[in-house]
Amino acid sequence: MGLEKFIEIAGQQFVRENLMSDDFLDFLQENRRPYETMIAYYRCAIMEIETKFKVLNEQFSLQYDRNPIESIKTRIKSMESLLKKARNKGIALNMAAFEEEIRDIAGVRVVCSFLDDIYMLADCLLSQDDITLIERKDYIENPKPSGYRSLHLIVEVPIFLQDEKRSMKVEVQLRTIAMDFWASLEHKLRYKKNIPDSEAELLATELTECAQVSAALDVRMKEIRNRIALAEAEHEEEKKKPQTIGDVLLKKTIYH
Ligand code: 0O2
Repeated sequence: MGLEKFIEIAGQQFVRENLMSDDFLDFLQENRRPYETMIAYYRCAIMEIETKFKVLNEQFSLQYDRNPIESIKTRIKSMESLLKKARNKGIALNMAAFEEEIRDIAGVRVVCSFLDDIYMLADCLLSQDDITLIERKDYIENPKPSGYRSLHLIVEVPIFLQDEKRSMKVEVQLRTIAMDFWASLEHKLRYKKNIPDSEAELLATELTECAQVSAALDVRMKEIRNRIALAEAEHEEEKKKPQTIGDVLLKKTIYH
């Protein structure tokens, strides 16, 4: 028998004995409905959190004439990555254990215009009385070795069902446009196969350097915004000052 045929037969046998074993089929059967219910609850929790950020964005738009949020993306962890995480962390294969131990089944990613907006929005969210902070990881202050930056909050939010109230965990990732740009590209490249080890190492270094460039860009953009805000405030102050006859005559001379 050729090697290819042998691998094919061994593969089929593995699937029959493991993925199609009675135990595994029973697990799927028993957990299909609870899984769908759990995912529906997480979708509700995502709606709650997303609405909170949309309300904040609306309020800032009315009050300060600007939107701190560029975009909001949401996702539910796929069954595949859920099972992978459960396997890697040795979590029991049942929905209660998933809910208890996997805290990023529901994810909300908020992309902000400026660095300061991240912390301002995080504070606004956490000060709401139905939100409980479970964990805060500041990968902006302490970037990951890869160069990854974002502020992560694991929060609990209640959802109100027909006859019960449930607390659901949601992972909120707050980042700037520059952080999001870097993370999206890095995520895509990470899953590229067939890159020789030496090249992969060089690419990782290159990506870390790009993360540093993007961090510097965020700081410069923040400074530019502060200078614009200062110039605007000074202009407003100037407008409020009582004018003398001399000022009026001077303006007339300049502008006419
Ligand atoms: P996906 O597809 O985004 O869901 P924990 O979840 O607390 O048990 P973990 O996994 O270390 O522990 O959590 P962490 O590091 O706080 O956050 C994980 C998530 O952050 C990832 O989700 C990514 O979304 C993002 N992330 C973390 N590090 C990196 C990185 O180096 N590059 C990029 N592009 N994203 C990163 P998932 O589950 O990996 O994937």
